Amino acid sequence: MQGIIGLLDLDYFYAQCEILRKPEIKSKPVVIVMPSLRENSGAIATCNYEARALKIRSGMPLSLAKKLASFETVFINADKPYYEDISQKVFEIVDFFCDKVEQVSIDEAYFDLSNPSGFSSARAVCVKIKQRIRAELGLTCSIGVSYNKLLAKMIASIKKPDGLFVVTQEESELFLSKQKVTALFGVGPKSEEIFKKYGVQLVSDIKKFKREDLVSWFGEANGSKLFDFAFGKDERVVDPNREKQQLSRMITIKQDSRDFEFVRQSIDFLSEMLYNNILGLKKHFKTVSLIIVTEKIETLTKSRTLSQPIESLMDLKQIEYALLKDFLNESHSLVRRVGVRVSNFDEDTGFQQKLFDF
Ligand code: DGT
Ligand code: CA
Repeated sequence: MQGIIGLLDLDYFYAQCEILRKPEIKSKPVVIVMPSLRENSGAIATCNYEARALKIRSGMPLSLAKKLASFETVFINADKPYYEDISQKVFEIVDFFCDKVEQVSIDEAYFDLSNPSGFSSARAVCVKIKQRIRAELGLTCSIGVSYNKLLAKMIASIKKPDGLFVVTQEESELFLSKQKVTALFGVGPKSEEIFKKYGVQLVSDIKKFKREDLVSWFGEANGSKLFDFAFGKDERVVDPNREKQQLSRMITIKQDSRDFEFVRQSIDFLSEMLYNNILGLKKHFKTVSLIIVTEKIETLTKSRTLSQPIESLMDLKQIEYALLKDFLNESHSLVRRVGVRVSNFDEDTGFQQKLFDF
């Protein structure tokens, strides 16, 4: 089955984080500075789009940025721990929707969208991810979706800020042919110079040459990789590197219901699926949550945290049943979608292993 990959990139990230805590600067040019020990020196880490309109750019010396700045431009020293904290919260949201998330920088991650299959499901998941990042954290991001990393990354950067763009395999040839070679992963100023020498400006120009030509220009590995990229080929997979903070499974039940026995069947199914997953990861969890989406598309979450890790599938199910009973007692709504979530993980300490080895 063909894979689907997303690349999420937060917009003008450090500047957006600063605007979050100082909303009064929102419409002004905002420039984030990496200070240096020397007085009045330093470099620009990033800036918002208002500052980019003044031609201020990442990597630029502070002295030059000050010359380009307007009187209302706001300069702020970078606060990395604060940005890292926000970054962690962003990718926890992505973790919630996807099992495989590969964070590649403080504000970028690839994630696997192959399940449930199909580009329209992938788009729907990305809409939800964007909505939650905006609602819970107040941030915008741009997401590119395609069948490999190369295309996902290129696509994410063409509709910035706040973009969501999907390119299927069928659409990819036309999309790629119009792109400049500099949009390809790994093409920096040096490679651009070499391409220029041979009259290659667009990705489609590469196709006029043979693989051996690119190998002779860029060496075996890079030449061959760039040649494949021109045809939209990229075998790199999403390599998960994030410690999961939680795991969950959700489904839409066959019909909206308030019947305990009927909803319980879905909870059993989800709990079993999730528990097998947890066993494979050798994790232990203390918090169990039941997520209900009602017929009015409201989401309600009920949780219970124990002092010791949950010891069996039966215990997980029993807690979920109790949470479902609480929901039915407290609400008159119908259940449309139901989800089971576990979180608050403990690492496997060996002696606990036997509790799971049944
Ligand atoms: P974007 O994605 O074009 O809307 O803007 P940013 O600011 O998110 O840019 P990006 O994704 O290349 O980088 C993410 C963060 O990494 C950015 O907010 C600040 C930091 N960063 C980027 N480039 C530089 C740099 O040249 N120097 C330093 N110190 N930090 C940088
Ligand atoms: Ca970014």
